[in-house]
Amino acid sequence: MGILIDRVVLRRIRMPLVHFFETSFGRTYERQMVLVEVSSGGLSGWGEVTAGENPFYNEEWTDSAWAIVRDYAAPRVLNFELGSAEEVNARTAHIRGHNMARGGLEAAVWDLQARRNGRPLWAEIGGGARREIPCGVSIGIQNTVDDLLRKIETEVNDGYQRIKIKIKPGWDVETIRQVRKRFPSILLMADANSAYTLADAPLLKALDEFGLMMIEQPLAHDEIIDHAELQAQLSTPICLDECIRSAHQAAQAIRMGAGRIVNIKLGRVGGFGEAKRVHDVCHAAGIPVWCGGMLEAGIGRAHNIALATLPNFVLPGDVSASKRYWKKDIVEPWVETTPRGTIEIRDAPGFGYEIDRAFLDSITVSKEELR
Ligand code: NPQ
Ligand code: MG
Repeated sequence: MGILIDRVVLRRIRMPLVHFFETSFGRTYERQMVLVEVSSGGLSGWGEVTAGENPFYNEEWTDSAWAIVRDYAAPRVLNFELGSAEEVNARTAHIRGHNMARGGLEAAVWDLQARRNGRPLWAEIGGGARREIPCGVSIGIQNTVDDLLRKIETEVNDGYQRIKIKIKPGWDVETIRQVRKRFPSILLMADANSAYTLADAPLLKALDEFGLMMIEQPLAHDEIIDHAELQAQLSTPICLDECIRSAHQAAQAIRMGAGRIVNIKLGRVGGFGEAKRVHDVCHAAGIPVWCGGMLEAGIGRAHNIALATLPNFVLPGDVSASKRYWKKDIVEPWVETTPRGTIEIRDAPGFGYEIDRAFLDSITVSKEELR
């Protein structure tokens, strides 16, 4: 029996971060995200578009996502009999780019399908390889190295299994040297969000002495070939993030030796269907993966948890507790970690958490219903 989506509701919500988050492309104080609710005969599924507020991480941002879902993606699934959630990706594949907008809608249909089948989302997507997912944290660029060291200490004491710090030119080799001096044995990695070029290879090579688990996306957001050249010069594994937007690109990057680890983000690749295919390509090639994060509210966070139960998600990811980002989350209970630095998966149908409707309404800045 197929799925006939008879209603799509878009909401734009505003959530201030408890602490600013700085990357090589700028500082963020507040998130504004688009939530997608799809309905079929009175039952709803929910998705969260992970695009940022500006087109700096990739080409998408909150307003572009709203326009793409409303004008191009939702019309392709509304009032059309889908065989299953698997078909949403192909139904919207005529849209060039804008994977996060497409993925927010696609994930909502997966959630709806899971609820209709009375199954948790992790089971619906073929996951469930583990009952708890290993968690790391992503720590932004701070005003001072002392601030950074204090933050790392807090997270290590909270039990997180891996620390990722953001780097950019001027906040790299010497910063990491001081982190390593203070924390000689933690699992440590650095994410450059495309802040360097091949001309910086000697600087990046200097990071080899710190025993990092990996360095994430050092070079351009759309560049695979240069990463292959760089990886040949480094002993530290390169982890690819921004430049892997499809399973095909993952296969090409692996073939070229552009990296040894892949960060999978649900939105960046356009939803669960493609995320599973990226996962499978990496798995077959012996490339471990982990689940990235985009400062998600509870719905996106819960979707990430489901994704990270696929078998090849063997490294701690960037999915962490709600309270690291939000004073209050839109789901009940909030996403919490265990003292082991893990998140336990939940067995309720769909993404596994309740939506706090009153709170959601209080932070909704606009809403549009599509029939
Ligand atoms: C990454 N995330 O792995 C991203 C980048 C990122 C948790 O490190 C607003 C919107 C702010 C999107 C900050 C983490 C963001 C953002 C960082 C994405 O590269
Ligand atoms: Mg990254």
